[in-house]
This record gives sequence, C-alpha cells and structure tokens, in this order.
Amino acid sequence: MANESNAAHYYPSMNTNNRNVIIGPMNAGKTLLLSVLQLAAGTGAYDSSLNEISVRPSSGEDPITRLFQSARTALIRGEIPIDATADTVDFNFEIGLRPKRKGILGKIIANIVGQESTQQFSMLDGPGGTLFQSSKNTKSAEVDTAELTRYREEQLQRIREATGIIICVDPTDNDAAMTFFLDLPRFLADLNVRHLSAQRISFALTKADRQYGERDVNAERKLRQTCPAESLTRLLGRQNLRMLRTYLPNNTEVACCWTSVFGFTTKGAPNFDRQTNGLAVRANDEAISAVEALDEWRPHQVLEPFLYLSGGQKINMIPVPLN
Ligand SMILES: Nc1nc2c(ncn2[C@@H]2O[C@H](COP(=O)(O)OP(=O)(O)OP(=O)(O)O)[C@@H](O)[C@H]2O)c(=O)[nH]1
Ligand SMILES: [Mg+2]
Repeated sequence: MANESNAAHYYPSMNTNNRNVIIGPMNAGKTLLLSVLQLAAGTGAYDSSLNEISVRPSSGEDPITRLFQSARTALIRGEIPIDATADTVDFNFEIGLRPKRKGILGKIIANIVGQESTQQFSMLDGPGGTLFQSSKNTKSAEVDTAELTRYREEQLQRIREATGIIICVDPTDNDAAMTFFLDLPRFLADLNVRHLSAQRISFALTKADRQYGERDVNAERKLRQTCPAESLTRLLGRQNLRMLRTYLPNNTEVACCWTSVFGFTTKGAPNFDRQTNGLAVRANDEAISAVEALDEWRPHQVLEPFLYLSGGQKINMIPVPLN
C-alpha cells in the first residue's frame, strides 16, 4: 500500500505490529476525536507536566493529513458538525513524547533520556452504523448492501487482529447507548474468534461537555468528580462487560475516560452552543479573532485514550472492572 511504504520511508523505525481500530455506534464522535489529535497536542490539553507531546501524520499523503486540516478549519469557524463517515479509512500517524527541558532537573533528565519516543498508529475508522446495525444510519441507506457488508467485514477483521481498540460511546445519546448495549453480544459473536488480540482497550465516553448544564460554570469541576468507570458500567451493564471479558486474553487491560472535543471555557462551562451545535467560544466579527478562538479552545482528555493504547501512559485513564 502506498501509504505504508511512504510511512516506512519517513520513519524507518516504524513498528508495524501496531494495528488499531476505533469503533462505536454512529455519531458517537469517533472521527471528530481523531481529527483534533494534532491540534490538541498543541493546547496543553494533555497533562504534560513531564512530557511534550506531538502528533504527526505518518506521511503527507496519508488521509489523516486532510482530516487534521479539516479540524483546524472547523475549530476556527466554531462549526463542528462533520459528515458521517461513509467508508472505512486507515489513518496512519505517530504520537511523540519527549521530556520537557524545564528547570535544571528537567534539563538533566532530558539529556539522560535523550530524544523523543514515538509510537506509530495505524487506526481504522469506519461508519459506526455498519458495525452496530440497529442504529438508524441514514447515510448507510444510500450505500448498497454489498459495500456495507465489505465495510463491516473490514472492521471486524481489524478488530480481530488489532493490538489496541478504542470504543467510543456517547452517554448523552440514549438511543445510541441502548443500541450499543443491545448489539454488543451479537457483535462479539460475529467476530467469530475465541479471543481477540487486543492488549489494551480504551473506552472513550465522548461529548463529556454535555454531561452537565449548558451554562454551568461548574460543569468541568463536576465532571472531574464523576467516575467514568461507574458511568460506563451503568451504561453497558455488568453482564455485557463480563461477556466482553470472555473474548479477551487474560492480560488485556481495559480502561476508560471522559473525552470532549468541544471541551470547556476558561470559566469551566461547556464550550458548546446548543443552538448551533457548534462551539460557544467562536470567532466573530466583533470580539474574538480566529486565532483567539483557537487559542481559547481547551479540549478535554482527547489524547489519553490513544496514549493508553501505546502502553505506559495511564494518565487520566480509569480501569474498567470486567467482573
Ligand atoms: N458537544 C459535543 N459534540 C460532539 C463532540 N464530539 C462529536 N460531537 C458531535 O457529534 C457529531 C458526530 O461526530 P463524528 O465524529 O462524526 O461521529 P462518528 O462516530 O465518526 O460517526 P459515524 O461516522 O457516523 O460512525 C459531530 O458532528 C458533533 O456535532 C464533543 O466532544 N462535544
Ligand atoms: Mg465517523
């Protein structure tokens, strides 16, 4: 594949055994989460007191380059709604961590630890409606069934072989959460394997800005006090989580976190405008320029589910009890 050979050319140390997949019901927030990774790395959104973090496409020709660019445009305009994903796409990118050279100690550590450690991601994204079929995917209705079957099979195959899986669930969308809950057992059966290959699974509870009142300046603080593992268990039920465990090798780690692409304002209120479905703090002709709007944007824990997959980085990820 052209993309893979490009990636190998730019980054000869690429770890090819790093195939991942992002899944979840339609409209759960999968593609938007992927699209903001690069920008989020520049905001200090990740608790990076020790590390500087950077996200780069594996090659300039990889589809993630365009996705990152579309997120920049959307954030500057404050108009987030993006198109539902119509087919399967493999995104290739890398996340780099390097120790901050802050203070004398930091400089010493940076010199000892040396250069950046990088993790390559090959992340398959697809239309959520093809995996979790009881969702009403209007987009899917326009595509022929043979195509849908192919997208579904491609995603199932990647799930079987993936070392890391991100599962997005939008807890504010009751229908989708219920669909996911109802479909999970059948979906696991369709995988038709005894055990998956996954070493780590991250559950991302998306759209966390919508958990509390639209103008509530305490929303961010309240969210920090709400355990995502408890919310996830309530959403999926213990039985479903136990069933998931039966498909996992014994040493698979499973953790979850709240995520929000929209994030919170500096006052702690959701940066979400229910009327436009876009950002509350957005560039306008009067007070806020495009640059200011982008600088004000503070997404919440969007990098964490990805870093968790790469191992070692467990900041803000809460273990999910599967028993
Ligand atoms: N308030 C809020 N809305 C969000 C957030 N993330 C996503 N959304 C909304 O959810 C919509 C769907 O997000 P997508 O990323 O396209 O969802 P998806 O899971 O890729 O959906 P499919 O491609 O259909 O499977 C976006 O257009 C946004 O309007 C978030 O963090 N906060
Ligand atoms: Mg999508």
